[in-house]
Amino acid sequence: MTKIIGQANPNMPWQDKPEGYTEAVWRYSNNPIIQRNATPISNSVFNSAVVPFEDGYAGVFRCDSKSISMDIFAGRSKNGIDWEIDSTPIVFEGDPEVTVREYRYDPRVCKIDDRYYITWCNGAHGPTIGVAWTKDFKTFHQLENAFLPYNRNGVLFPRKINGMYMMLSRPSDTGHTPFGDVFCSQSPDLTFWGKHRWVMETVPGDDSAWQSKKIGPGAVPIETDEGWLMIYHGVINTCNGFVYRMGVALLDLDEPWKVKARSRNYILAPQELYECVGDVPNVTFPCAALTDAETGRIAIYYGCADTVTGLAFTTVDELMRVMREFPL
Ligand code: BMA
Repeated sequence: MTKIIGQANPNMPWQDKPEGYTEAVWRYSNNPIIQRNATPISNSVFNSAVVPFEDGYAGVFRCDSKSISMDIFAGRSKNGIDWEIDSTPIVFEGDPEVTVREYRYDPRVCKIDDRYYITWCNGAHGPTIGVAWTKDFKTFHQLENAFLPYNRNGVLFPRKINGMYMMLSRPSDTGHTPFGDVFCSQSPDLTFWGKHRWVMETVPGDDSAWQSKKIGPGAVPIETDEGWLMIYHGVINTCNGFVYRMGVALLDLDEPWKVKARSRNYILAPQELYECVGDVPNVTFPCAALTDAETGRIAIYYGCADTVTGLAFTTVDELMRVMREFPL
């Protein structure tokens, strides 16, 4: 048994694996949990992140508006399934040169000590990683962008490692990222980032073709006694465009740019109608996971077809099994 290192969360959303189902990850029976019109202004609500907060949950949600402007919105929930999302976007306090908004999308939320850090893809003369923190999901303090453009999918580790904050990301180019590997960067203060180490690459050929085009970190890494579990997205380019699937890797606890295991098989792929059909078809895009250290349960929040938000379940042992049975 692999152990999750972290808080117990006995009330987190959960459904047992359906009888006879053999895959490592299974969907919530009432998916999608957030519909595209969840707020009066939204065209779509997807690629969003949640955390335990007070006696329930809080989150930061990507809502594209009916003019298709991309921004991030705070939300709250008692049970992690029924969400109330603000109808106005988060307003950031901070240096006005940094808080200028071009576009904001694909938020992640990571609790470190007593602060909830938000990272997102932030337009700043090209996409880069915005960083902010809150304690109450009402007032948000924006810090410097972590990197120069072009970068997407900034995901913090939930504690310092050897005295340094660490962030996974995918550096890219000016376009819609036709390539991309995952890197790990370090910071003493969440302002200055360096010691950029390469973590893992796309897989050429047909060894694991679903992740042949680009990969990007998804949920905040889950600490276990065997390493950091990293749930990520992988992309293949097809004659009909990109298809986004979900994968899993295990990173070294002290040097998380070292990959200890990685699955050749995807763990979730667009197969249900709401994953295959929407504003951008064939996308499953993980941005958050809730965990229960007592039972090893994991609940994954993921965007579906760039339109709605889904929930799926697994356990730490299921993910370890996939990496063992289908190693890359
Ligand atoms: C990526 C990001 C995601 C999106 C995906 C599929 O590059 O823009 O927000 O879900 O493309 O469109």
